[in-house]
Amino acid sequence: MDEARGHTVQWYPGHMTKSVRMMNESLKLVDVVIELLDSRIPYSSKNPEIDKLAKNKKRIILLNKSDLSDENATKKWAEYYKNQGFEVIAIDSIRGKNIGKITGTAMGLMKETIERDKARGRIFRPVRAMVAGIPNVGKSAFINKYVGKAAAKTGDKPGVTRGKQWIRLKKDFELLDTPGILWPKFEDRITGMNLAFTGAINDNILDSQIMGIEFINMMRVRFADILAERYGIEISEDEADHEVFDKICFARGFKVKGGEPDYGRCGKALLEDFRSGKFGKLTIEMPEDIPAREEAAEAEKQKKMEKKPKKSSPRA
Ligand SMILES: Nc1nc2c(ncn2[C@@H]2O[C@H](COP(=O)(O)OP(=O)(O)O)[C@@H](O)[C@H]2O)c(=O)[nH]1
Ligand SMILES: [Mg+2]
Repeated sequence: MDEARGHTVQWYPGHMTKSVRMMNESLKLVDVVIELLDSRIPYSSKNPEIDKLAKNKKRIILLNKSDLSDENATKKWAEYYKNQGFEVIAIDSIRGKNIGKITGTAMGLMKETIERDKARGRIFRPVRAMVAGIPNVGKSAFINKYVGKAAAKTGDKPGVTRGKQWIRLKKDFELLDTPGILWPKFEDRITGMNLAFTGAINDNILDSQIMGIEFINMMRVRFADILAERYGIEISEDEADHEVFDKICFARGFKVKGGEPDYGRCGKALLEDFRSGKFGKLTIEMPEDIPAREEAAEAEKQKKMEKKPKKSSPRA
């Protein structure tokens, strides 16, 4: 199992250029960017590039899937991002929790601009917003809930919006009907793992045995008791992760012929249990982790740069 350590999740850079281009096109048309994060992983699910792309826009962060995350942790994360200058609202896009606060918050951010324009006698134009976030963060679920049945599509506005559809949510507030997709970032390996645990990365490219042991490793840092209780096992601190994995496999009855643990099936079951909330509401990263994570990301970057051969080596 030890070669599993150090494994990192890969992403395909091809997605990046296209999504940046599309994001930039949409950004030109809006005043407000509504960015969805997964409240279980509010750091791993944020792509910092958007802060550069949307530098001149008003910003709202929605901590989505708040039904799956720890309420106190969500409060701390809200504080964390508020301190960085964002408006923050914790929401649940399935049940609609706090969705009613969003339009007012967006309009509030535009208040000064609207008043300034009015004072200058400018023609009225509705405030426009767009949704952005990484895959599977809940953009579609959110837009469905937010828009509901009441809203009418305003249709194409030739010459101005070219192929974009706007949804009028209020007389003076419109939402772009297609969200901006951000690629996840993988600067430190924990980010990649957190994205994988929560289902932000397609499971087909992941090895469920590796994910199983990584998940156990993560759970033992903060939630060892929850893990032990769920599977009715004892976990002592000096045990290796693979020993805990064996115990869970046996406790769940995942065995291959001959009685050896079936790590593949067990790994899959562990992730399913996590994603379906069997461990309760868990937030798996906290603001206080971030300085160390950023250091690790910097170290990864350095390592990669050292590995690259020098570009300007003289020809033989
Ligand atoms: N429990 C829970 N599930 C959510 C929430 N929002 C979205 N989902 C689920 O997350 C998955 C991905 O959502 P989707 O809207 O397709 O994500 P998108 O790729 O960003 O458009 C779906 O299974 C949704 O039902 C939420 O607030 N709570
Ligand atoms: Mg979608």
